[in-house]
Amino acid sequence: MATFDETILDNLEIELPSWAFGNSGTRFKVFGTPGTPRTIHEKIADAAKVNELTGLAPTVALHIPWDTVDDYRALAAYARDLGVGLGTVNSNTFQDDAYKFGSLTHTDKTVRQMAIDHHLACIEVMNATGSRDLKIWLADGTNYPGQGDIRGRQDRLAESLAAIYQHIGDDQRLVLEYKFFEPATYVTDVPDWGTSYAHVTALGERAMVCLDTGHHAPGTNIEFIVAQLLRLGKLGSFDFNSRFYADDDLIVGAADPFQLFRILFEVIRGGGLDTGSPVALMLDQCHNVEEKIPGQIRSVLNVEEMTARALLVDTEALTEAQSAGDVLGANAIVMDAFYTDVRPMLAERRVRRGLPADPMAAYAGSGHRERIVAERVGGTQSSWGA
Ligand code: LRH
Ligand code: MN
Ligand code: MN
Repeated sequence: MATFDETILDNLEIELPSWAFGNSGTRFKVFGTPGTPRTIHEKIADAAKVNELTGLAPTVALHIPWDTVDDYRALAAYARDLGVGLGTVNSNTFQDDAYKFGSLTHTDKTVRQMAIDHHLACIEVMNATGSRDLKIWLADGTNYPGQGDIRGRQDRLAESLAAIYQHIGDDQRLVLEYKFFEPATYVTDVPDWGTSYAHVTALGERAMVCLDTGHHAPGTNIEFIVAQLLRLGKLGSFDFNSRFYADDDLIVGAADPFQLFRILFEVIRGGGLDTGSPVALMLDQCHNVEEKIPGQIRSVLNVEEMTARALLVDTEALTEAQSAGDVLGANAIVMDAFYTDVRPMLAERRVRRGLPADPMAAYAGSGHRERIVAERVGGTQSSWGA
């Protein structure tokens, strides 16, 4: 029977986004789900449930101001009591009227300073929670040729990022996420990995690129970007999700499991799952019509499963086939690993580690869903963006 390197699997940790537990939807309708958290505390409790059943998700990411509380130290202690930590702090400069024409790139210095100050407030949150990463994704961009000075916007962005980076602590990092379009439709100010790479390289060692798998044009070879950024030592983190059309934020591995396998193969190849690796894995998803806790369980299991399959690639035989110019032989080695059903091996491994063999079934049979539906009455269900 095929086996995989357990030390690499032991290193697998996938951060959950607090916002995945709130209601979300399209611009047409946000459907509510009974039992949806009303507070960040309930979101953290749901994330802790995912970790309890999978052993794969020890931290929860916050989005500020969506997850604003008075006392972040107390919030971190609350999370710790539930067996999880608070992870990446995501800034948000995409919902204030002031940012209509940009945030860190705005022509008006006052608006730029307001956006910089928001990031400094996020760093304060990180100092209180002990979080390592400040994740910046900007909605900045323009819709029409001539609307903005492309070059000037880049210059202002560089200046604003430098002002933020100055406040990043020795044990902290700034990760800059790119996205090729949306909400802007003509120019996006950080549209691709090259732009993110250029900015983080100018900033310094503690600035890295964040790769959101849903933020590329259809057909983009994402594993190439992964290999290149790892080679350059600048792949800081992943926002995992999957897509059919645009930034769909669907369950990772749902739309294209083979792509996820290929990405994870390059992550492993580049040392991204070695002990002490700088690569942080996170989900960035929404669950519009499916249940949220099982949706997150399914997601982390998909990542685990494709990691295990990627670990099955016989890399020695692959190198040999590649050097010999054995095109079909090399391809077959990769495909053999991809087509191997690792689910029985992973179930056995879970039992060995005191986890349920089938976390999806364990959740469905636990009565937890019924409990939260009964308990979480009154108040306002959290929804994407609040
Ligand atoms: C932007 C994005 C970014 C945001 C999140 C809610 O599309 O991927 O990471 O913080 O969605
Ligand atoms: Mn993202
Ligand atoms: Mn996105």
